[in-house]
Amino acid sequence: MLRCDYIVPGQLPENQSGRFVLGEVTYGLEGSNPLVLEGVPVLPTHMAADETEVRTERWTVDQPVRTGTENGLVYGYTDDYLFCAGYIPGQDTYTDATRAAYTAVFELVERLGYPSIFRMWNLIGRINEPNAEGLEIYQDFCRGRAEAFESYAAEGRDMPSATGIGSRGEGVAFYFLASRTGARVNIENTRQIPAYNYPEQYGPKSPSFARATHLTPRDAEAGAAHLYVSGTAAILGHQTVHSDSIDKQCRVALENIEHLIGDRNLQEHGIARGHELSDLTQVKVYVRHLDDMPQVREACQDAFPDPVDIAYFNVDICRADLLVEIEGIIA
Ligand code: 3EB
Repeated sequence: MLRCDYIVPGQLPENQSGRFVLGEVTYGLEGSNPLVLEGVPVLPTHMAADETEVRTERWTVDQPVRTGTENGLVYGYTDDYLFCAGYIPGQDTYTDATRAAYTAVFELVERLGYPSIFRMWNLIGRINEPNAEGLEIYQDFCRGRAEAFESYAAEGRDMPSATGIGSRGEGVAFYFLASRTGARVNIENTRQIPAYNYPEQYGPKSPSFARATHLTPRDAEAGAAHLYVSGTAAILGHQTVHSDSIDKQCRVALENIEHLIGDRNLQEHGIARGHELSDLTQVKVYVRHLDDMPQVREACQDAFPDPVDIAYFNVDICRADLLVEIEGIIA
C-alpha cells in the first residue's frame, strides 16, 4: 500500500523497513527542478518560512521503485503507482507553459499506463500578483491547466483532487500521484459548487479539480480505501466567507471537510461509509498571515487529535480574501 509521511528533519518515521521511496517533496527553504537523488525522485520546493516549518513529504510503497525522466518530468513507479514531479520556471505569463506542462503530464500517464491520476499539487510563486499582462498569476495558471484538461478529458470532468497554493519560490512546482490499477471516484461537496463551475468573476478559466478523490487500491485489504481531500477553504457555494475572521474561516474550512468526507456526501458518490475529521492521518495547513498561526494551530489540534501528522506553512492562498486552507489524507 501507498503511504505518506511528513518528516521533520532528523526525525525518521517508524516502520520504514521493507518500504521503498516512490517520491519525495521537500517543503523546504529553496526550490529547484525535480531530480533523481540516490534512486529517489525528489522535488525541492520553497514552502517553509524558516527551519521550523521544513518537512519532507515522503511517499513509500512495498515494491521496488523504478525511475525515469521525460520532458522535464521526473518520476518513480511500481506496478501500481506513479509519482511524478515537474517545475515551470518563473515567467511573464503562465498559460502557455502550464498548458504544455499539463499536456506532458497527460501524455506521460498515457504512455506509461497509469490512467487514474488521483491527486495533484501545484505550488505557485507570486500566486496573488499580476503577470506581465495584469492577470493574477493564479488565474493565468488556471487558464493553462484548464486548456490542457479540455483537450485531455471528454467534457473536462475527469479532474482529480488537488491543491493550488502559494509558495515562497518563483514559478510553479507541481507533482501528482496516479494509479494503474485502482478504482477511482472523484468527489464533490454539496456545500460548495464544483470548482470547475465557478463563475467567471474568479478568472477566465475555472480551477480544474475535484473536492476529494476516493481510491480503492488493487492491494487494499477489504474496506481499506484511501481518501485524498483537496485544499479546502472558507468557500460556500462559490463565495469566500468571513474574510475578516481567521477563527471563522478556519471553522468553515473544517466544516467543509467534515461534510465532504461524511457518510451522507460519500454515499451520494456510491461509497458505503464516510469518515470523521479524526480519521485523517495526514493534514497540511496553509496560513496566509504568520500572526494567525497560533489560533489556527489551536483549532486544528482540537479538530485533528493525535496521532495525526499535521504540517503548517505560512504561504499565500489562491484568493486574496482567503486566510487559511486545509488538505488531508485518510490512508
Ligand atoms: C477553492 O476551493 C480554494 O487550483 O488546484 C483549493 C484546492 C483551491 C485546489 C487548485 C485551489 C485549488 O477554490 C482554492
